[in-house]
Amino acid sequence: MKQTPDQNSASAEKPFLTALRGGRPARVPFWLMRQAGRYLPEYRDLRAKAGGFLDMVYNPSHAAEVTLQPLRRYGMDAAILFSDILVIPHALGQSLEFAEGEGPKLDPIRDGDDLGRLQLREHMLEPIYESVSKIRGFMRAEYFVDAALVGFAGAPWTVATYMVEGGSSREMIHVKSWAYRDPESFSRLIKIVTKATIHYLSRQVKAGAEAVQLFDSWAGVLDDDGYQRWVIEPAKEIVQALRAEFPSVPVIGFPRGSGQLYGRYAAETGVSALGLDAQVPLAHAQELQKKIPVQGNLDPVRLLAGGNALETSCKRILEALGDGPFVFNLGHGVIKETPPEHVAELARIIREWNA
Ligand code: 1CP
Repeated sequence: MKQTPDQNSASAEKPFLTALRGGRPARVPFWLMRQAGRYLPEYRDLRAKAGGFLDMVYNPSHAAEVTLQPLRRYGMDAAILFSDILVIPHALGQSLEFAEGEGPKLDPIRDGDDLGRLQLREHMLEPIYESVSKIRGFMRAEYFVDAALVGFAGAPWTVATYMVEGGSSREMIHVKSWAYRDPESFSRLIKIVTKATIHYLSRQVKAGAEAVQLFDSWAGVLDDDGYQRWVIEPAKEIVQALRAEFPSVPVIGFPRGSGQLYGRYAAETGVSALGLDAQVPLAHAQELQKKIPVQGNLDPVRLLAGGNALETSCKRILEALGDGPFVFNLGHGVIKETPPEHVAELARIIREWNA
């Protein structure tokens, strides 16, 4: 493929990056959130050998191996760094455990007085940067020349929900009531996480990440006021800092559950592309796409269900969004019970549409 003079790296031509920059690549690129993970038998094998989830995350050879597993099977257009959003609270000094079959457990931070415990231990994150450069090396060695590497972090609000609740939570009573009751001290927590996140993403890019995604999985639980202050403002600060340092590296914002606020999020944060959840109607997605490249938004349960449930929805999404700047993805992560053959089926549907 021909290179234009101002795009001097081969990566400028990767379809995924072209779409994120607002172009129309020769094919619709795809990848899946949580494409590495427990639905793959080779992942489960390595996890059993490694000991636990965090042992994989902090071991660059294991993390790189797991990152490549889905690409070897399905040839996605992007690999996502194998890590977790909770390494930031861990590096800030909170305890972190992932017990088999349970969610994450952290020693919770409940108010401003607990903030003194948090200080970034930079050395804890070094293995993750090493994973990033190892993954790029594996990708070159295995000739995944058209695929790009996505770095990521949790957005400060979503990370704060785990820090304050001490794990996954349904109602988010502790974190929301702190944010609403005492916004001044809560904003100090958000500032600490924002600063660590900027540093962390910047180091991922320096190590070889070609785009980054900010996962705000729980953006949808805040009211309008809270959304502005704890979702939009921190994302804007992160985007500005990264853009100043790396003007050409795309930042994908994924404020899951934003509903009517997606447009405001896109306009005010300055993200390069917008990740959409499965509840966003395709007509709304098309409106958003006139202003910004979009990524999404197949319901992960359709991938689990397979067959017609999968095929009809994929085609509807491709018909609606496939001609604009678009990256095919799920509306949330792959569910661990998903049969691997269904992912192969999805890859086939996208390839046929592209042909
Ligand atoms: O048991 C296991 O093997 C661990 C399962 C697992 C995996 C594979 C967890 C625990 N995290 C991950 C990896 C991971 N997490 C990735 C990289 C892999 C890939 O995408 O291929 C990414 C991008 C994440 C991001 C992440 N972690 C998010 C944001 C996306 C989302 O799903 O909303 C969140 C909220 C987490 C927290 C987390 N990590 C793991 C669990 C069980 C949870 C809690 C999820 C919840 O509260 O519902």
